[in-house]
Amino acid sequence: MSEEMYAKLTQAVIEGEPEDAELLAKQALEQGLDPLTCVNEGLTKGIQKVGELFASGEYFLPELIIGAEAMKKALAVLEPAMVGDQSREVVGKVVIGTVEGDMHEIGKTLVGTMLIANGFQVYDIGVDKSAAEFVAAVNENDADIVGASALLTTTMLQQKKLIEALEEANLRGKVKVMVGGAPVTNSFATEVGADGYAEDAISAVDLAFRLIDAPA
Ligand code: B1M
Repeated sequence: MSEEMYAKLTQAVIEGEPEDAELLAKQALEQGLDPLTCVNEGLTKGIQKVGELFASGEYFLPELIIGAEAMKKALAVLEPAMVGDQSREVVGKVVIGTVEGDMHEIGKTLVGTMLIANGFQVYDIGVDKSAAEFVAAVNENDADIVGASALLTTTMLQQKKLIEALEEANLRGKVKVMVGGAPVTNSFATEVGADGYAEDAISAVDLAFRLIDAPA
């Protein structure tokens, strides 16, 4: 039953059907399925396939856009269920965003949601944010961690720019830097001087706890 639902979610994203994806997400919750598993086993598999079809020339930009739309519609249903009760104490403050020149928001938002679900206060500054905008948000919110997402090989170097901007603003000793996104690797993170790299939303939560030295 659950496998069937995950497959349907995958298919709704591949076929670019936002209404179906939204409806299926509601049905999945009604059936008592775990929302994060629906994301990982259903939606993410779908958007990865969309990415493959785009790379191989079978899909074009409109299919990429509508596939992302379908994923976002379903996520809007699933994410509140992932966040749950927020009455407990805040474990740390995180500013998160996607770097300048990069419009990819789904992974960054998912990481933010999982951090909220685990007790972090998250300030999501959105996509296409310059190093200066990240720095301003860190100052404004007195953040413990700043998280930068990059999905393009052409924008990943913005993560280095952010670290340099934090150094210039004398914030590097105060705030930990976490980086992620499909083209980013552990060695790239080390090379640019980040404090940590996470490959997905679950490991981003583990990393955030480690960075602020708090028990998970
Ligand atoms: Co774009 N795109 N896209 N795209 N897109 C990719 C990234 C691409 C790999 C597709 C492909 O060719 N196979 C390719 C990049 C190639 C490269 O750089 N080498 C690509 C391209 C080329 C482009 C355009 C240039 C296309 C064009 O216009 N010709 C253009 C660029 C626009 C821009 O940003 N300036 C573009 C546009 C778009 C859309 C806007 C249509 C849409 C995004 C819609 C949106 O976000 N609202 C889109 C999409 C959907 C994708 C793919 C298919 C899916 C991305 C996604 O949402 N994945 C993507 C292919 C792929 O990644 N396989 C692709 C699901 C999400 C849950 O995963 O974002 O990886 P992900 O996040 C994960 C982890 O990476 C990690 O945790 C998340 C959860 O597990 N993570 C972090 C992410 N951020 C983190 C931060 C952390 C820690 C972990 O700490 C802070």
